[in-house]
Amino acid sequence: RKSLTIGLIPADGIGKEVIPAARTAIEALGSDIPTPKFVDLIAGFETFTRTGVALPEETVEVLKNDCDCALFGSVSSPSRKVVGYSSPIVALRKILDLYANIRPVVSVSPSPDEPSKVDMIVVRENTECLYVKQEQQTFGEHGKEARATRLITERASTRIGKMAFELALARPRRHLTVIHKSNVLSVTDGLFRESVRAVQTKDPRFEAVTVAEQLVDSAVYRQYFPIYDVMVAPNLYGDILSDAAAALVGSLGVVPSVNAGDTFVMGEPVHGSAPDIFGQGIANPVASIRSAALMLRHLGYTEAAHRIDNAVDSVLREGQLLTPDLGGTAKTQEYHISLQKNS
Ligand code: NAD
Ligand code: K
Ligand code: MN
Repeated sequence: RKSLTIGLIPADGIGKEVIPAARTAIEALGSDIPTPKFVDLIAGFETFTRTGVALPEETVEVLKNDCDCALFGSVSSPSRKVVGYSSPIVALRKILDLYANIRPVVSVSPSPDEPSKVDMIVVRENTECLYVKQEQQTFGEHGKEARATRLITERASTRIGKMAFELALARPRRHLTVIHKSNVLSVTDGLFRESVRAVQTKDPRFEAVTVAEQLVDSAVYRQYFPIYDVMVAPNLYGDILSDAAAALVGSLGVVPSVNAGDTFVMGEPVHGSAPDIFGQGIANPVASIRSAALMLRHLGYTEAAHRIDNAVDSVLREGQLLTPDLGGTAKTQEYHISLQKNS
C-alpha cells in the first residue's frame, strides 16, 4: 500500500469537533503509515433535515469502493419517531457487515510500568438483537400495545463468538465472559450463549481460553471489580455494558471502538453527539483519537497505533489536556496543537 484512504464521517454534534482531532493524530504519524488520504463524507440527522436522507447513497458507495477504512463521529437520533429517518450508524454497520463492535475500556495507569486498574474489552454483536428495528404498535383491549422483534441467529452469534475468542486468546489472561439473560430469555439469549460456547469446541486453539458466564444485570454491577478480561454480548447488552464501563475510566469521552467486519473497519467513539456540550469546544477527543489507533491496529499498523496510544496516555497521566469531563479546563483544540507538536 502506498496510501491509505480514510473516509471521515463526523456526522452530528460533537462528532464534528472530535473527528478532526483524530485526523490530526493520523497526520502526525508521518511515515509510520502509508500516506493518508482523507475523504469527507456526510451522514446524520443534520444531513437528513437538509436533504431528506440520513445516509446518502454516495457516502455508502465511496466507503465501499474507495476507502480502506473509515472514522465515524456520532449521530443525533431523536427519541421521537421522525418519519423517513433511521439512524445511519445502525444502517452502516449492517450495510458494510461490520458485525463486531470492539470496545476496549482501559484506565490510564499512574506510570508506564504499572498495569491499568481497568483493562477489559466489551465485544458487542453489531447487526441484530433489538437493533433489527422491527417494531409495531397496535390497539389491544386495554389500549395501545407495542412490540419489537429481537433477532438472535446462530450465524451472527457464532461469528461474534469467534472474534471474542480470538481477542481473548491474544491477551495475557485469556479469559472470556459470555453475557446473557438466559434465565428469562432462554430461547433468544439461550441461542446466543450456546452458539458462543460451541465456538470453543470447534477450534482446539480456543481451549486455552477460560470461559465464564454472567447475567447481564449483575455483569454491569460486577464490572466495578477488576474481574473481567473480554466480555461478549448481544447488541443491546453490549451497548449498555460499555457505557457503564466508561464510568470506571473517568468519562465516556475516552472510550473508543471499532466496528469490524471481515473486509472493512470503521473507528468510532462509543459516545453520542452530546448536545449538552456541543458548540462549546470542550468535547473530549480522546475516544476518537484512540478509535483511530484501534482502526490502524486492526489494519496491522501496530507501531503507529502504539504511538498514538502512548501520546494520549502521557498527556492524561501528566494531567495536561484534561477536558471538563475529566475535571480539567482544556479545550478540544488544544489537542491539535499538542498532536502537531509531538509529530
Ligand atoms: P452521549 O454519549 O451523547 O452523552 C452522554 C453524556 O456524556 C453527556 O453528558 C455528554 O456531554 C457526555 N459526553 C459524551 N461524549 C463526550 C465527550 N467526548 N467529551 C465530553 N463529554 C462527553 O449520550 P446521550 O446524551 O444519551 O445521547 C445524545 C445523542 O447521541 C442522542 O441523539 C443519541 O441518539 C445519540 N447517540 C449516538 C451514538 C452514535 O453515534 N453511535 C451513540 C449514542 C448516542
Ligand atoms: K459514536
Ligand atoms: Mn451507546
